[in-house]
Amino acid sequence: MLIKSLLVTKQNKSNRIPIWFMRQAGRYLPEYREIRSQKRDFLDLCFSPKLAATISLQPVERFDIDAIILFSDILVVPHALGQKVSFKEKVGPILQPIKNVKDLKFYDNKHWNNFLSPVYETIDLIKSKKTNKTLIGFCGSPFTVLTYMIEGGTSKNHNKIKLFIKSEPEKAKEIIDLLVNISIDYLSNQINAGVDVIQLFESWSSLPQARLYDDFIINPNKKIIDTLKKKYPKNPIIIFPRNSENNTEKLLNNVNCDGLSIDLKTPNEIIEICKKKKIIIQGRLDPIRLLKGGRQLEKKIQEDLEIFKTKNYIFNLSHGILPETPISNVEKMIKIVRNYETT
Ligand code: 1CP
Repeated sequence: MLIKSLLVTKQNKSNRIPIWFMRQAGRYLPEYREIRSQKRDFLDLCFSPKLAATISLQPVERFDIDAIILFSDILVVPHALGQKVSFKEKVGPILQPIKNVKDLKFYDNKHWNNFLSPVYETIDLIKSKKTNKTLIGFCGSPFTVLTYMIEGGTSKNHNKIKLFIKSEPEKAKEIIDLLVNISIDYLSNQINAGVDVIQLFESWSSLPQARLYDDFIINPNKKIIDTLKKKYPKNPIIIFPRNSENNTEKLLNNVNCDGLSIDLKTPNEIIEICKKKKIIIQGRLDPIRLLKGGRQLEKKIQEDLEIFKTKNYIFNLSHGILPETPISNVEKMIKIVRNYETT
């Protein structure tokens, strides 16, 4: 069955539900904060193979969960294209906004790959530890990366990107095409370096609607997935089209993914569609519930396990874990999932 190759756990018992969680390597862990305090610049950390490998391994060492996700960030890609990216404490990413593909310094793939080579070294180091855990590589899907490139960082209203794709779709598509190419190259190299599974983060797929959803969400993800599937048919691909709501069905009809990461707004019909198409569902505990803990957390995890036990299912969150989350809540969540037998 596909789930065996997707998240898998060579030592995982067949009736156990696999578990990992988004942003599992991060600020809620004291061992991450310790390393982070030594590097003022977050991107420096992403490009330091030894430290990035250590951080990637921290969650599996602490919790013995089923997957390692490469420690990096989706914004290393614009950085590799010559757009200045920095991370400011309590603010988030800051990018020198662009308006045109010509505002980017670097177009040739030799440059990107040299620039991104520390990421491949990180993968190599993680693999050399022979943990037997599934290693997940990733990148941001083109539209989500474009959002940060145009907005210049995190945005509340996303007015700039919404206006850009409506008023200058050709210019937007030129940048998207470049991002599709670099993403294919980048993910191919991650697979060549040793990642088992790929996750595409389409965190802002709620923004383009109607035809723009086809142009900016479906088509670029389809191109990336179709190309990777031809080159690497054995490496499963999970997509996270966050808050796509009713567009999710259209996405699944066009994009040949192996797994779907679901969120709190994913319609229930999608769960049945995934079952028919044998697409693995990954999700979807609200990170706020994990932060709050207590009885509501236990109840919700039990409920979700009951709902999803007959599906191909990977336990995860509906978005990244919040930095203030108590570790005891994470331990409790893992224990409940681990003790749950599907048969
Ligand atoms: O200060 C710090 O220590 C940095 C915090 C941090 C971390 C730990 C950022 C800044 N990125 C990351 C790592 C990261 N980012 C991973 C590593 C692996 C893991 O999951 O453990 C991954 C997969 C990402 C992906 C990522 N980065 C996404 C997609 C998922 C999502 O959250 O929607 C996005 C949008 C980013 C951009 C980003 N990186 C960091 C911040 C603060 C942001 C902005 C988020 C926003 O706009 O709200």
